[in-house]
Amino acid sequence: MDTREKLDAFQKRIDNDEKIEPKDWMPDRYRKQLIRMMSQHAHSEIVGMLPEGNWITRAPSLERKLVLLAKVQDEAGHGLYLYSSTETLGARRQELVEDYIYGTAKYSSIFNYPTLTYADICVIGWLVDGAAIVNQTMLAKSSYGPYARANIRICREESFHKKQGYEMLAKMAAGTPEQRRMAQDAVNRWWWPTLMMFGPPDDESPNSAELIRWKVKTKTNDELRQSYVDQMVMEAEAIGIKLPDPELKYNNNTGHWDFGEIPWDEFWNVIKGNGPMNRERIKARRKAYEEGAWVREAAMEYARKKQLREEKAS
Ligand code: BYC
Repeated sequence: MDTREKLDAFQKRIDNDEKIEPKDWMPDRYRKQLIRMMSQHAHSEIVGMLPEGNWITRAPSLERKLVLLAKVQDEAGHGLYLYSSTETLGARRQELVEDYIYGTAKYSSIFNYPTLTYADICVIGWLVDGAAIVNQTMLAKSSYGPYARANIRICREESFHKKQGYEMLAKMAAGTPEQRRMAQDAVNRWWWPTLMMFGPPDDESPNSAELIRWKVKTKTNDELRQSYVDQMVMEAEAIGIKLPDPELKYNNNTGHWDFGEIPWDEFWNVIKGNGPMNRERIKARRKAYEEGAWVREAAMEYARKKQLREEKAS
């Protein structure tokens, strides 16, 4: 059991904006919440390679292919930083991975939608990475040191991802009528799911209060969603893209953009495993995991032999 004095001292450190490091004492619940959230984040980065990976062989030019390849590789790197930071809490990577590909651990709802045209790739860069930056810039100030540092690095790369998506979409939106139609169609399909990336409304978010008290999150789901909408309205307008929400309206009293009702039934359905691509994503991840078993075994054997050699030599 965590004692009252220890809990109070811990909360004091959080209130003083100190970073918590892996060897520091922390409440069991803080550790558990971090493992849940950080591993979900890691899984999301890895699953997130699939929708874009789908277009690597069909990118319209060599330059576009190189950019997309680099972006997808960056997402793999993000997954690895995040699994490593989660391991600092005593979690085992293999168990975490198996918990989402065979069990019930979650990953971001956004990656359960299909990428139907190349315009979807532009829109993922702009809207999905754009939403990720808003969320992760906040997480870069998280109270847990390894998670905060991983997010600082991730955000630097996400900025490049967002810029390349926005630049491609701007070109498409200024292109032929068919290109403009493709760009608008992709935005119409991805807009509402990107708003769902920030999680359920604050009054339906069971984890927020605790995470905010511990400064794991420093802003609520709704606060982040609102900053995102405010930012995206202007960016869309600048490239002649219309956001598919007739209720979007600037509110002079709040200084923010009001927006329409998010289809929350769709969100809950997707996170329960019934989105358009949930089954396919899990199937692809299982296949990769099972086909990669020999690599993990070879690496473990190499490490074991190296250790034996070092023990003999010393
Ligand atoms: N999708 O109490 P709440 C990327 C779950 S990848 C699925 O508000 P919390 C990229 C939530 O887990 C970056 N599930 O939770 C990669 C909880 O269920 P459990 C993705 C969601 O933790 C490739 C329940 O709903 N970013 O950028 O306070 C290419 C109640 O929610 C979602 C991250 O992973 C969702 N959208 O807040 C391109 C960020 N929302 O666990 C780009 C890290 C909620 O109790 N995570 N749920 O069973 C977070 O910031 C927070 O965990 C969330 C949710 C804001 C997502």
